Amino acid sequence: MAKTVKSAKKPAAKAAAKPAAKASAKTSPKAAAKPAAKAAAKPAAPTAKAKSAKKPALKISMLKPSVNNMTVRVFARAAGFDAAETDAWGHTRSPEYMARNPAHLTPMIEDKGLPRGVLWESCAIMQYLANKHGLEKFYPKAPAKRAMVDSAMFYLIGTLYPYVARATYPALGFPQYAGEVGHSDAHPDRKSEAQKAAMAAIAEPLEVFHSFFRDGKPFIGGKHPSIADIRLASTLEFLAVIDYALPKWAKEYMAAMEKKLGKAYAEPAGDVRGYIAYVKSQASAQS
Ligand SMILES: N[C@@H](CCC(=O)N[C@@H](CS)C(=O)NCC(=O)O)C(=O)O
Repeated sequence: MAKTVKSAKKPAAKAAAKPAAKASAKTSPKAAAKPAAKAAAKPAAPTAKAKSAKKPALKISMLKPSVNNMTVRVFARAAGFDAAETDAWGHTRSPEYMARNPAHLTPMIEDKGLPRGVLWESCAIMQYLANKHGLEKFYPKAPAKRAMVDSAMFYLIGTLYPYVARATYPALGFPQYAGEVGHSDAHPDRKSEAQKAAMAAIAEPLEVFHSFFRDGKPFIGGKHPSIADIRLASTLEFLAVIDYALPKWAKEYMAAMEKKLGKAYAEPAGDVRGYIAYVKSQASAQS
């Protein structure tokens, strides 16, 4: 997405981050799955080590106001990881961060098993962790079912998200992609037109998620949310900043996601919603 969230208005940290969450906040996700069962499948006796492997450790660098980050944060909690989150606000372009992650993006996980030790891109992170820990509930193994989840996620990242970003980033105070009207010194009217065009374009891909990918099922994943559902519901959270009129199905779908995943969803969503409430309050104070 847009490159430097870091240059978004600083108060984000206030609204979305709890003051102390800078260093490393341990989350205590409720285990909704048993991710480790397979990961821990070393021929060891049930020692303390094997026990702790039931909640595999996970290091995440993240930004609280971001739905890309919300995606991985929800997944980590729902899948029962023992996740240590580091708030990367203001640090993504530091030499230390860039040395590990030249794309300067969050979310980023650290894992010794990875060739370069780190991984970014929310969907790739969820795919990797689901593969590694055998989390079929979130990411089915059967090729045809898995392909649908992959297709939904690629469609989201390639088609829906760019519209969502163009429609919401100006209101969120996030920088836009270089080369876009929103990023240029075009007249505010042109920027506003571009934003409206992006907003109007959201309806079509959104409906595709409903009619094609869900296809009458509660979730893209069927009865249980898949990683594609986590990616979709998180993305839709941003639309509140522009008071986008979500169709009834989408409101119900988001509520169903939150009900099904409980705190695992609500906690990271609270950070995004807190940030949105903050920018909205700033905007109304200025008008
Ligand atoms: N497609 C990526 C987008 C990641 C992304 O755009 N991350 C932004 C936050 S929304 C970021 O970390 N920006 C910080 C920077 O570029 O310095 C994903 O899904 O993970």
